Amino acid sequence: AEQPAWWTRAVVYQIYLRSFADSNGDGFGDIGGIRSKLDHLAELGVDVLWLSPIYPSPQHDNGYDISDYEDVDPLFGSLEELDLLIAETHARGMKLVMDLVVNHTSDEHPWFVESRSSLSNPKRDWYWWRSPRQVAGSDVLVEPNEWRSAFSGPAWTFDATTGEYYLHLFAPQQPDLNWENPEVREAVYAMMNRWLDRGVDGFRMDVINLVSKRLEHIDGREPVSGLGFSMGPRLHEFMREMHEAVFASRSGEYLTVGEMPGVTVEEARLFTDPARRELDMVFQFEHVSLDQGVDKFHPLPLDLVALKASLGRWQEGLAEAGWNSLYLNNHDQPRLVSRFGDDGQYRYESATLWATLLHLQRGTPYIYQGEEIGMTNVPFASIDDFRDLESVNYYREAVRERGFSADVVLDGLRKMSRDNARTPVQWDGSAQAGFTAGEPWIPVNPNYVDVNAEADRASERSVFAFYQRLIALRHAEDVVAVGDLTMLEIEHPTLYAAARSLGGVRLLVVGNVSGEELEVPLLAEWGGATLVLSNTGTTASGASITSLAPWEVRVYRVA
Ligand code: TEU
Repeated sequence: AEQPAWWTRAVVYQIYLRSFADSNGDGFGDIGGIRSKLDHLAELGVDVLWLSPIYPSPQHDNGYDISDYEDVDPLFGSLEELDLLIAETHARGMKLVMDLVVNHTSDEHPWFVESRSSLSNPKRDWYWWRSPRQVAGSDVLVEPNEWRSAFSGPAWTFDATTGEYYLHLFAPQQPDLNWENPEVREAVYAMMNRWLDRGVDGFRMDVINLVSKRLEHIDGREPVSGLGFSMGPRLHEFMREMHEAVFASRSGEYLTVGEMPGVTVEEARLFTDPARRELDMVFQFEHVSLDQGVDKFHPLPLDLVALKASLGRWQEGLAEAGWNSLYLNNHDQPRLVSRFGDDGQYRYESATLWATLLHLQRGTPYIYQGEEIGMTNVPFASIDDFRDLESVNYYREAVRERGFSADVVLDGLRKMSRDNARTPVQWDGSAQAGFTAGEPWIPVNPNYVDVNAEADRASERSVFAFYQRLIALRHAEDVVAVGDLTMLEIEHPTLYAAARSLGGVRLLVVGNVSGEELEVPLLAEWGGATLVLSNTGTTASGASITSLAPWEVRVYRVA
Protein backbone atom coordinates (compact mmCIF):
# COMPACT_ATOMS: atom_id res chain seq x y z
CA ALA A 1 0.00 0.00 0.00
CA GLU A 2 1.08 3.57 -0.61
CA GLN A 3 3.12 5.06 2.28
CA PRO A 4 0.94 7.39 4.39
CA ALA A 5 1.90 11.03 3.65
CA TRP A 6 4.60 12.58 5.86
CA TRP A 7 2.12 15.01 7.46
CA THR A 8 0.11 12.11 8.94
CA ARG A 9 2.82 12.01 11.63
CA ALA A 10 3.53 15.73 11.79
CA VAL A 11 2.64 18.36 14.38
CA VAL A 12 2.28 21.99 13.22
CA TYR A 13 3.02 25.11 15.33
CA GLN A 14 1.27 28.36 14.39
CA ILE A 15 3.24 31.60 14.81
CA TYR A 16 1.23 34.85 14.90
CA LEU A 17 4.33 36.87 14.22
CA ARG A 18 3.28 40.27 15.59
CA SER A 19 2.85 38.76 19.08
CA PHE A 20 5.53 36.06 19.12
CA ALA A 21 8.93 37.69 19.93
CA ASP A 22 10.28 41.20 19.21
CA SER A 23 14.00 41.45 18.42
CA ASN A 24 14.28 45.18 17.67
CA GLY A 25 12.28 46.75 20.48
CA ASP A 26 9.54 48.32 18.35
CA GLY A 27 6.80 46.45 20.24
CA PHE A 28 5.96 44.14 17.33
CA GLY A 29 7.14 40.54 16.97
CA ASP A 30 9.45 39.99 14.00
CA ILE A 31 11.46 37.42 12.06
CA GLY A 32 14.50 38.05 14.25
CA GLY A 33 12.32 37.11 17.21
CA ILE A 34 11.33 33.81 15.63
CA ARG A 35 14.97 33.01 14.81
CA SER A 36 15.84 33.60 18.49
CA LYS A 37 13.21 31.05 19.56
CA LEU A 38 13.87 28.24 17.06
CA ASP A 39 15.45 26.13 19.83
CA HIS A 40 12.24 26.45 21.90
CA LEU A 41 10.28 25.15 18.90
CA ALA A 42 12.74 22.40 17.99
CA GLU A 43 12.84 21.24 21.65
CA LEU A 44 9.04 21.15 21.73
CA GLY A 45 9.39 18.68 18.85
CA VAL A 46 7.10 20.26 16.25
CA ASP A 47 7.67 19.42 12.59
CA VAL A 48 6.15 22.39 10.76
CA LEU A 49 5.94 26.14 11.46
CA TRP A 50 2.93 27.98 9.99
CA LEU A 51 3.53 31.73 9.80
CA SER A 52 0.45 33.96 9.85
CA PRO A 53 0.81 36.66 7.14
CA ILE A 54 4.10 38.59 7.24
CA TYR A 55 3.63 40.36 3.86
CA PRO A 56 3.39 44.15 3.37
CA SER A 57 0.00 45.22 4.69
CA PRO A 58 -1.71 48.36 6.05
CA GLN A 59 -2.44 46.03 9.03
CA HIS A 60 -6.17 46.80 9.30
CA ASP A 61 -6.74 43.08 9.92
CA ASN A 62 -3.24 42.42 11.28
CA GLY A 63 -1.81 41.33 7.95
CA TYR A 64 -4.84 39.50 6.52
CA ASP A 65 -5.15 42.54 4.22
CA ILE A 66 -2.18 42.08 1.90
CA SER A 67 -0.82 44.83 -0.36
CA ASP A 68 2.13 42.83 -1.78
CA TYR A 69 2.13 39.00 -1.87
CA GLU A 70 5.85 38.72 -2.59
CA ASP A 71 7.67 40.73 0.01
CA VAL A 72 7.97 40.99 3.82
CA ASP A 73 6.43 43.92 5.73
CA PRO A 74 9.28 46.08 7.13
CA LEU A 75 7.43 45.83 10.45
CA PHE A 76 8.52 42.19 10.58
CA GLY A 77 11.84 42.20 8.70
CA SER A 78 12.96 41.55 5.12
CA LEU A 79 12.95 38.87 2.43
CA GLU A 80 16.63 38.25 3.18
CA GLU A 81 15.79 37.58 6.83
CA LEU A 82 12.95 35.30 5.75
CA ASP A 83 15.41 33.35 3.59
CA LEU A 84 17.62 32.93 6.68
CA LEU A 85 14.62 31.76 8.73
CA ILE A 86 13.66 29.22 6.05
CA ALA A 87 17.24 27.89 5.95
CA GLU A 88 17.52 27.72 9.77
CA THR A 89 14.12 26.05 10.05
CA HIS A 90 15.12 23.44 7.46
CA ALA A 91 18.50 22.97 9.19
CA ARG A 92 16.58 21.93 12.31
CA GLY A 93 14.57 19.40 10.33
CA MET A 94 11.40 21.52 10.43
CA LYS A 95 9.33 22.84 7.54
CA LEU A 96 7.88 26.32 7.06
CA VAL A 97 4.37 26.98 5.70
CA MET A 98 3.07 30.44 4.76
CA ASP A 99 -0.43 31.89 5.10
CA LEU A 100 -2.09 32.31 1.68
CA VAL A 101 -4.78 35.02 1.79
CA VAL A 102 -6.23 35.11 -1.72
CA ASN A 103 -9.98 35.43 -1.21
CA HIS A 104 -9.25 39.15 -0.90
CA THR A 105 -6.39 41.63 -1.05
CA SER A 106 -5.80 44.90 0.76
CA ASP A 107 -7.52 47.92 -0.84
CA GLU A 108 -3.96 49.27 -1.18
CA HIS A 109 -2.81 46.34 -3.33
CA PRO A 110 -1.78 47.66 -6.80
CA TRP A 111 -4.30 45.24 -8.36
CA PHE A 112 -7.17 46.98 -6.54
CA VAL A 113 -5.75 50.46 -7.04
CA GLU A 114 -5.84 49.77 -10.78
CA SER A 115 -9.20 48.02 -10.69
CA ARG A 116 -10.92 50.94 -8.92
CA SER A 117 -9.26 53.59 -11.13
CA SER A 118 -11.76 53.29 -14.02
CA LEU A 119 -14.56 51.18 -15.46
CA SER A 120 -12.35 50.27 -18.40
CA ASN A 121 -9.18 49.37 -16.51
CA PRO A 122 -7.91 45.88 -17.54
CA LYS A 123 -8.06 44.83 -13.89
CA ARG A 124 -11.63 46.06 -13.37
CA ASP A 125 -13.04 42.52 -13.16
CA TRP A 126 -10.28 41.22 -10.92
CA TYR A 127 -12.72 42.27 -8.17
CA TRP A 128 -16.50 42.25 -7.70
CA TRP A 129 -18.03 45.57 -8.86
CA ARG A 130 -21.78 46.15 -9.08
CA SER A 131 -24.02 49.16 -9.76
CA PRO A 132 -26.07 50.61 -6.92
CA ARG A 133 -29.59 49.26 -6.51
CA GLN A 134 -32.52 51.70 -6.68
CA VAL A 135 -35.01 51.33 -3.82
CA ALA A 136 -38.44 50.67 -5.35
CA GLY A 137 -40.57 53.77 -5.57
CA SER A 138 -37.78 56.16 -4.66
CA ASP A 139 -34.59 57.57 -6.13
CA VAL A 140 -32.54 56.27 -3.18
CA LEU A 141 -29.52 54.23 -4.30
CA VAL A 142 -28.27 51.41 -2.00
CA GLU A 143 -25.93 48.40 -1.91
CA PRO A 144 -26.39 45.81 -4.68
CA ASN A 145 -27.71 43.27 -2.12
CA GLU A 146 -28.22 42.76 1.61
CA TRP A 147 -24.98 40.87 2.26
CA ARG A 148 -23.35 41.62 5.62
CA SER A 149 -19.59 41.64 6.30
CA ALA A 150 -18.12 39.20 8.88
CA PHE A 151 -16.78 42.34 10.56
CA SER A 152 -20.16 44.15 10.87
CA GLY A 153 -21.78 46.49 8.37
CA PRO A 154 -22.63 45.88 4.71
CA ALA A 155 -20.41 43.66 2.53
CA TRP A 156 -20.40 46.41 -0.14
CA THR A 157 -18.67 49.81 -0.14
CA PHE A 158 -19.42 52.59 -2.60
CA ASP A 159 -16.53 53.89 -4.69
CA ALA A 160 -17.21 57.44 -5.87
CA THR A 161 -14.56 57.37 -8.61
CA THR A 162 -16.61 55.01 -10.76
CA GLY A 163 -20.00 55.22 -8.99
CA GLU A 164 -20.10 51.49 -8.24
CA TYR A 165 -19.94 49.29 -5.12
CA TYR A 166 -17.26 46.66 -4.50
CA LEU A 167 -17.71 43.44 -2.51
CA HIS A 168 -15.80 42.69 0.72
CA LEU A 169 -16.90 39.76 2.89
CA PHE A 170 -14.61 41.18 5.56
CA ALA A 171 -13.45 44.77 6.10
CA PRO A 172 -13.86 47.48 3.41
CA GLN A 173 -10.06 47.42 3.28
CA GLN A 174 -10.27 43.76 2.15
CA PRO A 175 -11.91 43.72 -1.33
CA ASP A 176 -12.77 40.21 -2.58
CA LEU A 177 -10.84 38.95 -5.63
CA ASN A 178 -12.96 37.64 -8.51
CA TRP A 179 -11.85 34.04 -8.96
CA GLU A 180 -14.18 33.65 -11.94
CA ASN A 181 -11.48 35.58 -13.81
CA PRO A 182 -8.74 33.14 -14.96
CA GLU A 183 -6.18 35.99 -14.90
CA VAL A 184 -6.70 36.23 -11.11
CA ARG A 185 -6.22 32.50 -10.62
CA GLU A 186 -3.12 32.43 -12.82
CA ALA A 187 -1.57 35.33 -10.90
CA VAL A 188 -2.23 33.52 -7.60
CA TYR A 189 -0.75 30.23 -8.82
CA ALA A 190 2.35 31.99 -10.21
CA MET A 191 2.90 33.68 -6.84
CA MET A 192 2.48 30.36 -5.03
CA ASN A 193 5.04 28.74 -7.31
CA ARG A 194 7.55 31.50 -6.62
CA TRP A 195 7.17 30.96 -2.86
CA LEU A 196 7.68 27.20 -3.22
CA ASP A 197 10.72 27.86 -5.42
CA ARG A 198 12.03 30.05 -2.56
CA GLY A 199 11.94 27.07 -0.21
CA VAL A 200 8.54 27.42 1.45
CA ASP A 201 6.93 24.03 2.16
CA GLY A 202 3.25 24.78 1.60
CA PHE A 203 0.34 27.00 2.60
CA ARG A 204 -2.47 27.49 5.06
CA MET A 205 -5.20 28.95 2.83
CA ASP A 206 -7.32 31.70 4.39
CA VAL A 207 -11.12 31.25 3.95
CA ILE A 208 -10.37 29.38 0.73
CA ASN A 209 -13.96 28.07 0.58
CA LEU A 210 -15.18 31.62 -0.12
CA VAL A 211 -13.28 32.06 -3.40
CA SER A 212 -16.05 30.49 -5.49
CA LYS A 213 -19.16 32.66 -5.22
CA ARG A 214 -22.72 31.82 -6.29
CA LEU A 215 -23.37 34.38 -9.02
CA GLU A 216 -27.11 34.22 -8.38
CA HIS A 217 -26.34 35.27 -4.81
CA ILE A 218 -24.11 38.14 -5.84
CA ASP A 219 -27.00 39.52 -7.86
CA GLY A 220 -29.65 38.10 -5.56
CA ARG A 221 -31.40 39.61 -2.59
CA GLU A 222 -30.67 37.17 0.28
CA PRO A 223 -29.64 39.08 3.47
CA VAL A 224 -26.85 36.63 4.53
CA SER A 225 -23.47 37.30 6.17
CA GLY A 226 -20.38 36.90 3.99
CA LEU A 227 -19.47 33.57 5.56
CA GLY A 228 -22.93 32.21 4.76
CA PHE A 229 -22.04 32.22 1.07
CA SER A 230 -19.21 29.72 1.10
CA MET A 231 -18.81 26.50 -0.91
CA GLY A 232 -19.56 28.00 -4.30
CA PRO A 233 -20.11 25.73 -7.34
CA ARG A 234 -16.56 25.92 -8.75
CA LEU A 235 -14.62 25.38 -5.51
CA HIS A 236 -13.48 21.80 -6.20
CA GLU A 237 -12.60 22.79 -9.77
CA PHE A 238 -10.44 25.67 -8.49
CA MET A 239 -8.73 23.49 -5.84
CA ARG A 240 -7.88 20.83 -8.42
CA GLU A 241 -6.68 23.49 -10.87
CA MET A 242 -4.47 24.97 -8.11
CA HIS A 243 -3.06 21.53 -7.30
CA GLU A 244 -2.23 20.93 -10.98
CA ALA A 245 -0.71 24.38 -11.47
CA VAL A 246 1.38 24.42 -8.29
CA PHE A 247 2.01 21.02 -6.68
CA ALA A 248 1.44 18.24 -9.24
CA SER A 249 4.82 18.53 -10.95
CA ARG A 250 6.81 18.91 -7.73
CA SER A 251 8.44 15.96 -5.96
CA GLY A 252 9.05 17.58 -2.56
CA GLU A 253 7.09 17.12 0.67
CA TYR A 254 4.46 19.88 0.87
CA LEU A 255 1.48 20.63 3.11
CA THR A 256 -1.74 22.38 2.17
CA VAL A 257 -4.51 23.13 4.68
CA GLY A 258 -7.58 25.07 3.60
CA GLU A 259 -9.41 27.17 6.20
CA MET A 260 -13.09 26.52 5.50
CA PRO A 261 -15.61 28.18 7.85
CA GLY A 262 -18.84 26.18 7.59
CA VAL A 263 -17.45 23.14 5.74
CA THR A 264 -19.24 19.83 6.48
CA VAL A 265 -17.65 16.42 7.00
CA GLU A 266 -18.98 15.19 3.63
CA GLU A 267 -17.47 18.17 1.79
CA ALA A 268 -14.20 17.88 3.74
CA ARG A 269 -13.90 14.25 2.66
CA LEU A 270 -14.04 15.37 -0.97
CA PHE A 271 -11.47 18.15 -0.46
CA THR A 272 -8.99 15.90 1.40
CA ASP A 273 -9.37 12.54 -0.37
CA PRO A 274 -5.83 12.16 -1.78
CA ALA A 275 -7.23 10.54 -4.93
CA ARG A 276 -8.92 13.84 -5.79
CA ARG A 277 -5.66 15.85 -5.63
CA GLU A 278 -7.20 18.98 -4.09
CA LEU A 279 -5.99 19.69 -0.50
CA ASP A 280 -4.23 17.66 2.19
CA MET A 281 -6.55 18.81 5.00
CA VAL A 282 -8.98 21.56 5.99
CA PHE A 283 -9.72 23.62 9.11
CA GLN A 284 -13.37 23.00 9.95
CA PHE A 285 -15.31 25.08 12.48
CA GLU A 286 -18.03 22.77 13.82
CA HIS A 287 -16.38 22.05 17.19
CA VAL A 288 -15.53 25.72 17.80
CA SER A 289 -19.04 26.89 16.92
CA LEU A 290 -21.01 24.68 19.32
CA ASP A 291 -20.80 27.25 22.14
CA GLN A 292 -22.11 30.08 19.98
CA GLY A 293 -25.41 31.57 21.14
CA VAL A 294 -27.20 34.20 19.06
CA ASP A 295 -23.72 35.00 17.76
CA LYS A 296 -20.12 34.15 18.65
CA PHE A 297 -19.99 36.87 21.33
CA HIS A 298 -22.88 35.34 23.27
CA PRO A 299 -21.17 32.04 24.19
CA LEU A 300 -23.00 29.12 25.83
CA PRO A 301 -21.43 26.84 28.46
CA LEU A 302 -19.45 23.85 27.15
CA ASP A 303 -21.73 20.93 26.17
CA LEU A 304 -19.24 18.04 26.28
CA VAL A 305 -21.72 15.52 24.84
CA ALA A 306 -22.23 17.73 21.79
CA LEU A 307 -18.49 18.35 21.49
CA LYS A 308 -17.68 14.62 21.71
CA ALA A 309 -20.36 13.90 19.08
CA SER A 310 -18.83 16.51 16.77
CA LEU A 311 -15.25 15.27 17.23
CA GLY A 312 -16.47 11.69 16.74
CA ARG A 313 -18.37 12.62 13.57
CA TRP A 314 -15.25 14.12 12.02
CA GLN A 315 -13.07 11.17 13.07
CA GLU A 316 -15.54 8.72 11.56
CA GLY A 317 -16.24 10.77 8.45
CA LEU A 318 -12.58 10.98 7.43
CA ALA A 319 -11.51 7.51 8.62
CA GLU A 320 -11.63 5.78 5.23
CA ALA A 321 -10.58 8.67 2.99
CA GLY A 322 -9.38 12.18 3.71
CA TRP A 323 -7.60 13.57 6.75
CA ASN A 324 -8.42 15.70 9.80
CA SER A 325 -6.63 18.77 11.07
CA LEU A 326 -6.83 18.86 14.88
CA TYR A 327 -7.02 22.22 16.63
CA LEU A 328 -8.74 23.99 19.52
CA ASN A 329 -6.65 27.17 19.37
CA ASN A 330 -5.52 29.71 16.80
CA HIS A 331 -5.28 33.50 16.35
CA ASP A 332 -9.06 33.72 15.87
CA GLN A 333 -10.14 31.59 18.85
CA PRO A 334 -10.08 32.39 22.59
CA ARG A 335 -7.53 30.51 24.69
CA LEU A 336 -8.44 26.83 25.04
CA VAL A 337 -7.77 26.53 28.78
CA SER A 338 -10.13 29.43 29.53
CA ARG A 339 -12.84 28.37 27.09
CA PHE A 340 -13.00 24.61 27.70
CA GLY A 341 -10.91 24.13 30.89
CA ASP A 342 -10.25 25.86 34.21
CA ASP A 343 -7.67 28.66 33.89
CA GLY A 344 -7.54 29.11 37.67
CA GLN A 345 -6.99 26.33 40.19
CA TYR A 346 -6.68 23.58 37.53
CA ARG A 347 -4.88 25.45 34.75
CA TYR A 348 -2.09 22.85 34.37
CA GLU A 349 -4.46 19.87 34.62
CA SER A 350 -7.09 21.17 32.20
CA ALA A 351 -4.53 22.47 29.69
CA THR A 352 -2.80 19.08 29.57
CA LEU A 353 -6.11 17.21 29.54
CA TRP A 354 -7.36 19.02 26.44
CA ALA A 355 -3.95 18.71 24.77
CA THR A 356 -4.14 14.95 25.28
CA LEU A 357 -7.73 14.60 24.04
CA LEU A 358 -6.74 16.50 20.89
CA HIS A 359 -3.32 14.94 20.21
CA LEU A 360 -4.59 11.38 20.76
CA GLN A 361 -7.06 11.77 17.89
CA ARG A 362 -6.33 10.69 14.31
CA GLY A 363 -5.22 13.71 12.30
CA THR A 364 -2.54 16.41 12.22
CA PRO A 365 -2.46 18.47 15.45
CA TYR A 366 -1.92 22.25 15.34
CA ILE A 367 -0.43 24.03 18.36
CA TYR A 368 -1.03 27.78 18.58
CA GLN A 369 1.75 29.91 20.12
CA GLY A 370 1.43 30.05 23.93
CA GLU A 371 -0.87 27.00 24.05
CA GLU A 372 2.19 24.88 24.92
CA ILE A 373 2.67 26.86 28.16
CA GLY A 374 -1.02 27.10 29.09
CA MET A 375 -1.56 30.78 28.28
CA THR A 376 -5.05 32.02 29.21
CA ASN A 377 -7.65 34.58 28.16
CA VAL A 378 -7.06 38.19 29.14
CA PRO A 379 -8.97 40.27 31.77
CA PHE A 380 -9.69 43.13 29.34
CA ALA A 381 -10.86 46.10 31.44
CA SER A 382 -12.65 48.16 28.78
CA ILE A 383 -13.34 48.32 25.04
CA ASP A 384 -10.23 50.53 24.75
CA ASP A 385 -8.09 47.48 25.58
CA PHE A 386 -9.15 45.70 22.38
CA ARG A 387 -7.29 45.97 19.06
CA ASP A 388 -9.10 43.50 16.81
CA LEU A 389 -11.35 45.24 14.29
CA GLU A 390 -13.85 42.35 14.52
CA SER A 391 -14.27 43.01 18.26
CA VAL A 392 -14.25 46.82 18.04
CA ASN A 393 -16.73 46.86 15.13
CA TYR A 394 -18.96 44.36 16.91
CA TYR A 395 -19.02 46.46 20.11
CA ARG A 396 -19.98 49.60 18.17
CA GLU A 397 -22.73 47.82 16.22
CA ALA A 398 -24.09 45.83 19.21
CA VAL A 399 -24.11 48.70 21.71
CA ARG A 400 -24.83 51.66 19.49
CA GLU A 401 -27.00 50.17 16.78
CA ARG A 402 -28.64 47.08 18.33
CA GLY A 403 -29.04 48.42 21.86
CA PHE A 404 -27.23 45.65 23.73
CA SER A 405 -25.88 46.70 27.16
CA ALA A 406 -22.19 47.59 27.09
CA ASP A 407 -21.47 45.32 30.07
CA VAL A 408 -23.07 42.30 28.40
CA VAL A 409 -21.17 42.92 25.16
CA LEU A 410 -17.89 43.50 27.02
CA ASP A 411 -18.39 40.24 28.91
CA GLY A 412 -18.88 38.40 25.61
CA LEU A 413 -15.79 40.05 24.12
CA ARG A 414 -13.72 39.09 27.19
CA LYS A 415 -14.71 35.47 26.64
CA MET A 416 -14.54 35.24 22.84
CA SER A 417 -12.53 38.09 21.33
CA ARG A 418 -9.68 37.10 19.02
CA ASP A 419 -7.48 39.45 21.06
CA ASN A 420 -7.41 36.76 23.77
CA ALA A 421 -5.05 34.86 21.49
CA ARG A 422 -3.10 37.90 20.31
CA THR A 423 -1.43 39.29 23.42
CA PRO A 424 2.35 38.75 23.46
CA VAL A 425 3.75 35.28 24.14
CA GLN A 426 4.85 35.23 27.77
CA TRP A 427 8.49 34.07 27.67
CA ASP A 428 9.55 34.92 31.25
CA GLY A 429 8.69 37.01 34.31
CA SER A 430 10.77 40.04 33.28
CA ALA A 431 9.28 43.30 32.00
CA GLN A 432 6.82 42.78 29.15
CA ALA A 433 7.23 39.02 29.72
CA GLY A 434 10.46 39.08 27.74
CA PHE A 435 8.45 39.72 24.54
CA THR A 436 9.90 43.16 23.83
CA ALA A 437 12.33 45.73 25.19
CA GLY A 438 9.85 48.38 24.04
CA GLU A 439 6.12 49.06 24.41
CA PRO A 440 4.08 46.09 23.06
CA TRP A 441 1.43 46.87 20.41
CA ILE A 442 -1.10 45.23 22.77
CA PRO A 443 -0.59 44.93 26.56
CA VAL A 444 0.87 41.71 27.93
CA ASN A 445 -1.58 39.58 29.96
CA PRO A 446 -0.97 40.63 33.62
CA ASN A 447 -0.66 36.96 34.64
CA TYR A 448 2.69 36.72 32.82
CA VAL A 449 4.48 36.89 36.17
CA ASP A 450 3.18 33.38 36.92
CA VAL A 451 2.34 32.06 33.45
CA ASN A 452 5.48 32.17 31.29
CA ALA A 453 7.70 29.73 29.39
CA GLU A 454 10.64 30.00 31.77
CA ALA A 455 8.56 29.27 34.89
CA ASP A 456 6.60 26.55 33.13
CA ARG A 457 9.65 24.68 31.88
CA ALA A 458 11.24 24.82 35.36
CA SER A 459 8.10 23.45 36.98
CA GLU A 460 7.37 19.84 37.99
CA ARG A 461 3.97 20.43 36.36
CA SER A 462 5.13 21.77 33.03
CA VAL A 463 2.59 22.12 30.21
CA PHE A 464 5.50 22.39 27.76
CA ALA A 465 6.95 19.07 28.98
CA PHE A 466 3.54 17.44 28.57
CA TYR A 467 3.25 18.67 24.98
CA GLN A 468 6.78 17.33 24.34
CA ARG A 469 5.63 13.89 25.47
CA LEU A 470 2.44 14.02 23.38
CA ILE A 471 4.43 14.97 20.28
CA ALA A 472 7.04 12.29 20.99
CA LEU A 473 4.22 9.74 21.40
CA ARG A 474 2.83 10.65 17.96
CA HIS A 475 6.27 10.35 16.40
CA ALA A 476 6.90 6.98 18.08
CA GLU A 477 3.53 5.23 17.85
CA ASP A 478 1.76 4.62 14.55
CA VAL A 479 -1.39 3.81 16.53
CA VAL A 480 -1.51 7.47 17.61
CA ALA A 481 -0.94 8.91 14.15
CA VAL A 482 -2.96 6.55 11.96
CA GLY A 483 -4.78 4.08 14.26
CA ASP A 484 -8.58 3.76 14.21
CA LEU A 485 -10.50 5.80 16.76
CA THR A 486 -13.68 4.74 18.56
CA MET A 487 -15.43 7.19 20.88
CA LEU A 488 -16.68 5.57 24.12
CA GLU A 489 -19.23 6.65 26.76
CA ILE A 490 -20.50 9.23 24.29
CA GLU A 491 -23.51 10.18 26.43
CA HIS A 492 -21.50 10.76 29.61
CA PRO A 493 -21.69 14.48 30.48
CA THR A 494 -18.18 14.89 31.91
CA LEU A 495 -16.16 11.83 30.83
CA TYR A 496 -14.19 11.81 27.56
CA ALA A 497 -13.15 8.29 26.55
CA ALA A 498 -11.76 7.03 23.26
CA ALA A 499 -10.01 3.86 22.10
CA ARG A 500 -7.34 3.76 19.41
CA SER A 501 -6.22 0.60 17.63
CA LEU A 502 -3.74 -0.41 14.96
CA GLY A 503 -2.63 -3.97 14.43
CA GLY A 504 -2.45 -5.56 17.87
CA VAL A 505 -1.86 -2.29 19.72
CA ARG A 506 -4.72 -0.57 21.56
CA LEU A 507 -4.74 2.68 23.50
CA LEU A 508 -7.39 4.03 25.85
CA VAL A 509 -7.70 7.76 26.51
CA VAL A 510 -9.84 8.80 29.47
CA GLY A 511 -10.32 12.35 30.68
CA ASN A 512 -12.37 13.88 33.49
CA VAL A 513 -13.64 17.09 31.92
CA SER A 514 -14.83 18.53 35.21
CA GLY A 515 -13.68 19.92 38.52
CA GLU A 516 -15.20 16.99 40.48
CA GLU A 517 -13.79 13.53 41.22
CA LEU A 518 -15.19 10.99 38.69
CA GLU A 519 -15.76 7.23 39.00
CA VAL A 520 -14.92 5.45 35.71
CA PRO A 521 -16.15 1.82 35.76
CA LEU A 522 -14.82 1.45 32.21
CA LEU A 523 -11.29 1.44 33.63
CA ALA A 524 -11.92 -1.91 35.30
CA GLU A 525 -12.07 -3.46 31.80
CA TRP A 526 -8.53 -2.29 31.12
CA GLY A 527 -7.00 -3.96 34.18
CA GLY A 528 -4.02 -5.38 32.31
CA ALA A 529 -3.18 -2.15 30.55
CA THR A 530 0.03 -0.18 31.03
CA LEU A 531 -0.24 3.47 31.99
CA VAL A 532 1.51 5.48 29.24
CA LEU A 533 0.68 9.05 30.25
CA SER A 534 -1.05 10.85 33.11
CA ASN A 535 -1.24 14.55 34.01
CA THR A 536 -1.54 13.96 37.74
CA GLY A 537 1.46 11.75 38.29
CA THR A 538 -0.79 8.72 38.87
CA THR A 539 1.80 5.97 39.01
CA ALA A 540 -0.46 2.95 39.24
CA SER A 541 0.05 1.00 36.05
CA GLY A 542 -3.04 -0.83 34.97
CA ALA A 543 -6.41 0.64 35.74
CA SER A 544 -6.46 -0.25 39.44
CA ILE A 545 -7.55 3.29 40.28
CA THR A 546 -11.00 3.57 38.73
CA SER A 547 -11.61 7.17 39.71
CA LEU A 548 -10.20 10.26 37.98
CA ALA A 549 -9.23 13.40 39.87
CA PRO A 550 -10.54 16.77 38.63
CA TRP A 551 -9.28 17.37 35.04
CA GLU A 552 -7.19 14.19 35.19
CA VAL A 553 -6.35 12.51 31.88
CA ARG A 554 -4.71 9.12 31.42
CA VAL A 555 -3.54 7.12 28.41
CA TYR A 556 -3.27 3.33 28.70
CA ARG A 557 -1.70 0.88 26.27
CA VAL A 558 -2.39 -2.77 25.59
CA ALA A 559 -0.04 -4.40 23.12
O1 TEU B 1 -10.68 33.96 9.41
C1 TEU B 1 -11.84 33.45 8.77
C2 TEU B 1 -12.95 33.46 9.73
O2 TEU B 1 -13.60 32.49 10.02
C3 TEU B 1 -13.19 34.80 10.31
O3 TEU B 1 -14.53 35.06 10.06
C4 TEU B 1 -12.82 34.78 11.78
O4 TEU B 1 -12.75 33.44 12.27
C5 TEU B 1 -13.86 35.47 12.61
O5 TEU B 1 -13.41 35.43 13.93
C6 TEU B 1 -15.22 34.80 12.50
O6 TEU B 1 -16.08 35.47 13.40
C7 TEU B 1 -9.62 34.21 8.50
C8 TEU B 1 -8.41 34.61 9.33
O7 TEU B 1 -8.04 33.51 10.16
C9 TEU B 1 -8.81 35.81 10.13
O8 TEU B 1 -7.77 36.18 11.05
C10 TEU B 1 -9.08 36.95 9.17
O9 TEU B 1 -9.54 38.07 9.90
C11 TEU B 1 -10.16 36.55 8.13
O10 TEU B 1 -9.98 35.24 7.59
C12 TEU B 1 -10.11 37.51 6.95
O11 TEU B 1 -8.88 37.32 6.28
